[in-house]
Amino acid sequence: MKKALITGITGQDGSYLAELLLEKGYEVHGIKRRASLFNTHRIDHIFQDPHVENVRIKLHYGDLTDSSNLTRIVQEVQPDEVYNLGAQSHVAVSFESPEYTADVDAMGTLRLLEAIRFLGLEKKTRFYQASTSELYGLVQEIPQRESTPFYPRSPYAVAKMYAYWITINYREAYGMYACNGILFNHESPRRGETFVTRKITRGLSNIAQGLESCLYMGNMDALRDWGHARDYVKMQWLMLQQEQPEDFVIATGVQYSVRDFIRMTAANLGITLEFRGKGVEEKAIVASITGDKAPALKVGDTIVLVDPRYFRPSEVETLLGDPTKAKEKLGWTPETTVQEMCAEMVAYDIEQARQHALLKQHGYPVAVSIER
Ligand code: NDP
Ligand code: GDR
Repeated sequence: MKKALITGITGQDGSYLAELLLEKGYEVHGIKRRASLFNTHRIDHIFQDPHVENVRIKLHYGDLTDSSNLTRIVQEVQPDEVYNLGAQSHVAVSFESPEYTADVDAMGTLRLLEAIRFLGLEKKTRFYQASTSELYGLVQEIPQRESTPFYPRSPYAVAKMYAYWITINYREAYGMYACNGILFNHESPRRGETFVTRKITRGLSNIAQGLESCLYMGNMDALRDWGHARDYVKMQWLMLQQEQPEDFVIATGVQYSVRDFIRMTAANLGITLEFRGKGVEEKAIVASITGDKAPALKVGDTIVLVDPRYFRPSEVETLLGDPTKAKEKLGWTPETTVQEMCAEMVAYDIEQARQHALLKQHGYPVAVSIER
């Protein structure tokens, strides 16, 4: 039975990847951080009681900032495959915590590679690094492919650039099977609530049900190539099953703006929106409502405004990937369109919002968490 170790198993991608590897018969080990509240809700449905026999998923407390801990876990697990998905993954937050972001995202990758090498596992353990389209930053070529030059635009992207190159360096210097997946944005109902797509699907669902009154957005002109996380983790696994380690761009090749995604989400709620004004004055007003998903709204309500606090000190305005190499060499194609993904996210978030609204109607105190 193959053994995989996943850093970031409690995150969006970690949860889908763990599901996939369990389906494929792996023994899955994951590193979780100590937190003051339970933080395993994304993997609770696949977790197995450690008291029963033949358990195939095991969690270890750990942190990418702690090399002795990483070395001990790698030694204990002796993994065939390591997926380094753990990261301070929020671009805007990286401007507020640049040093921590570098420690986790750049040095954390080095610590993990060193643990593998130090333990003499460099010829046994295959290594996947979660690289990112943010490396392209101020884009030098459209669409972006494996050969497009990098121009990182945030402490997050700069840290990920170190991780990208140290992965290649360990491949070249020590003959490790180590590779980078350069993944464009990918989303799902499990996406963190402060990333833009989930903020929109969850925020508008809450507004439709009367739990919030307005969505405050940053740069709605930003263009992204959005895919579904479930499709993208398949490629993470495929990349480690090749004869030779190589780096791949994973994207859909289709691009939308943040404003387009707001419109798409609203349409899934039976709402059409009219955008008025420009820049910080821009707002979205309800132009029509059909169906029963937005009982709290009426035509003319303003439900989206701009708050400059969500603007970034340096922005990545446009990203569009060219996944030709992955299609040709890995036989990989994305299965879910952005429209299907948006519908799935809205279906999940409207159900959550309905449940909260029902509790509220029956007099239970309901506080909905939003970005504070
Ligand atoms: P998430 O933010 O959902 O998950 C990040 C994971 O990393 C969580 O499990 C988190 O733990 C863990 N983590 C954070 N800090 C540490 C640390 N110091 N030590 C150990 N673990 C830590 O990210 P995604 O699942 O969306 O992304 C997975 C990876 O892919 C990340 O590296 C991200 O940068 C990269 N990436 C993501 C893309 C996307 O669009 N989703 C695109 C390209 C790259 P906790 O649950 O406790 O917070
Ligand atoms: P990104 O994702 O920065 O691309 O990083 P995010 O969803 O945070 O932002 C996408 C774009 O939307 C704009 N935007 C807003 N973003 C957020 N979070 N909140 C807002 O209110 C808002 N308004 C507009 C942003 O400015 C940006 O242009 C994600 C992460 O998963 C990274 O870890 C990963 O490496 C990249 O995707 C690829």
